[in-house]
Amino acid sequence: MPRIKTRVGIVGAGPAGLLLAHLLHLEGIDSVVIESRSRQYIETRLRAGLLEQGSADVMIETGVGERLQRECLRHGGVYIKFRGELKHIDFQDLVGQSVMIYAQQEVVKDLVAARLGYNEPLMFEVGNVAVDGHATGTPSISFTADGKDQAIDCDFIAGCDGFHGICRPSIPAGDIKMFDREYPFAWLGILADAKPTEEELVYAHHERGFALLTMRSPTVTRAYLQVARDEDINQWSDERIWEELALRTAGEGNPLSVGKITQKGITDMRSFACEPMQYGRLFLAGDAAHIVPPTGAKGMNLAIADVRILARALIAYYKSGRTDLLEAYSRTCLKRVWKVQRFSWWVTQLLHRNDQDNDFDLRRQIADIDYLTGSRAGRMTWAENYVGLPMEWD
Ligand code: FAS
Ligand code: PHB
Repeated sequence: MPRIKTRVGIVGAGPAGLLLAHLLHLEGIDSVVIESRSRQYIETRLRAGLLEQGSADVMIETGVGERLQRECLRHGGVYIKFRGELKHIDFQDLVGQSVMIYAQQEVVKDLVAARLGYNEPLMFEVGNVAVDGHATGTPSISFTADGKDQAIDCDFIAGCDGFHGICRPSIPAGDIKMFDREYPFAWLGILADAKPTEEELVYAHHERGFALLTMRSPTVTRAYLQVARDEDINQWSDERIWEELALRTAGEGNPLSVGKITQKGITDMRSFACEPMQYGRLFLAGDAAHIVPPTGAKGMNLAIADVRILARALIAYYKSGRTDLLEAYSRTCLKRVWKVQRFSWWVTQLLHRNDQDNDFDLRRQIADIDYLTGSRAGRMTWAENYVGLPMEWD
């Protein structure tokens, strides 16, 4: 069986795996990235849409952000709509930062182009991936590519293979603890050829359920509706979707802008984290280690934060022989992970209707949002979490 020797074996070519490979490459540290899907699939899969300023800065400062700078929509705030009122949270005024609308698949395209551009190993459509030896100091990754069995011998394995990947499950049950919370609702998401209704995002609380109006460009709307967990997408005609979005976002501001729906799908919601995020020479990053409800627009950004911490630790190991940052990896990441879990849970329970809630809860939620938007301290707490908390380095 052909054996590839490299320093870091990376499982998964999502934002986490691709950015880690790029950051290591810039320091001359070789890696091999293996991905179970096709290039076309990962470059077209609809996922996140919003980058924190810190995430965008990493892309720009490491030379893969030229198109992002040209094409992203820079937003200095968001709108919160409730009881028909439209309230603005001004990030520039509150924290002097912005967020960037730039879809995850565009981030993936930029990182794949860079990787292939400097001709570093990136293998698509691999199968039968298994990791081994991470506890004994001789890590290896076995897989099939083009029908042939292959293996990677490496110093470290980066498990960037998402929530359903094989890396986290390779950690013995007694050496890892899972924290999990499911939600009794999901998001029905659409992509539509429609000008965005407002120039920034609109998070709408309504007694019928949550709605979010976001976008991909000045002519493409992305929107989400809270629906039941087991909702059948076939029950949602385009007309019904627009009608429900109009009901939930009615009130102050522009009338809902509509157009041809080009994609629709349902995404379940969960909060998940595992501790620790490492085992021997295996390091988990991104969705392989944690999942947050998308309400706070944190999933991809948290993956990028993990990778910045892991890259710094691996670079310190190879450049200076330091092991302290690798040993502290989980602790360093989890400080941010749990603050992002808190924020993502908090905005989700603030804005979504829970069918166990009664009229008291509805009034309490409205008062919560009324306080949040009416108080500078309240707006500040949304702003500083939403644009991205400062990185905490060990
Ligand atoms: P990813 O899941 O992106 O990447 C993991 C990669 O590993 C995938 O390409 C997968 O094919 C590959 N892989 C899996 N098993 C493998 C194996 N055995 N061998 C090799 N490769 C393997 N976040 C937001 O911030 N905002 C949103 O609106 C949002 N919407 C989302 C919608 C959906 C449907 C989903 C599923 C997630 C959404 N997220 C959102 C979260 C999402 O953006 C993640 O946080 C982000 O993709 C995390 O990146 P990675 O950790 O790289 O994981
Ligand atoms: C998106 O643009 O897909 C998006 C934006 C903000 C969120 C969730 C999703 O909170």
